[in-house]
Amino acid sequence: AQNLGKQAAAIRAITDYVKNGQVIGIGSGSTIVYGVQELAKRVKSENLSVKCIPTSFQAQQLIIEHALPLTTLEQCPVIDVAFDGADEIDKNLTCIKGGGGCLTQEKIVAYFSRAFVVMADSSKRSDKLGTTWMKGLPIEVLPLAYKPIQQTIEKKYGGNAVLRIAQKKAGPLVTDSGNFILDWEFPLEVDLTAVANGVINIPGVLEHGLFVGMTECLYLGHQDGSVDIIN
Ligand code: DER
Repeated sequence: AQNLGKQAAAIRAITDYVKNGQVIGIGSGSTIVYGVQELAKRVKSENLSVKCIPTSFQAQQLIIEHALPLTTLEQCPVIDVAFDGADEIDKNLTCIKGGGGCLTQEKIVAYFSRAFVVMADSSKRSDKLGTTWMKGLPIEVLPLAYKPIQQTIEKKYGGNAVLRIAQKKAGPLVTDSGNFILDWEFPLEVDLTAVANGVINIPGVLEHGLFVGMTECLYLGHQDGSVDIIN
């Protein structure tokens, strides 16, 4: 089903930020699909020359399906602008990401971009992270170490670190990089940034889905097609 809020946010973000000659990071999820559709339209109608860097196999397929030029971080280590969705975003534009299991590559692309632009519908907006996205903070871990990591997180920080199980495959979900994901259902009173900084130092933890101080601009779309631009 079409999501008018996501579509409006995506179109506005692409309209405002995309210029000829850019290296563009392409996020993962459903909102970015509208973004890539709009990007492909603009590239064609304005004969733009752009190069796209994916944040997942899904993003790579999107780029190829829309006949957009595909490149890599090795060829283009500096990205002009990266577009991506979010599972939840608060007033400081801190995001919880990783609902789609692509958080590590997404964060790499966001980090090495001059501008990281988030596109979302109003349902993603939150006064306190963890109150609208109820599936926990995604944490990507090396499979061999998931059990001691899971136990350490629960012992040190509380909550439940749930191993994400695949939907259409027996056993745990395996990420594009061949790792597992723990969805940490954290107690609302924790200082999420402090804990995330602690978690990242546990050997075997690759990355977590808290994007702090990375969002340059949020395009928040509403069902009526209106878009709030927040930065
Ligand atoms: O998993 C992710 O980080 C995705 O970007 C996700 O947060 C966006 O999901 P949506 O665009 O399907 O709402």
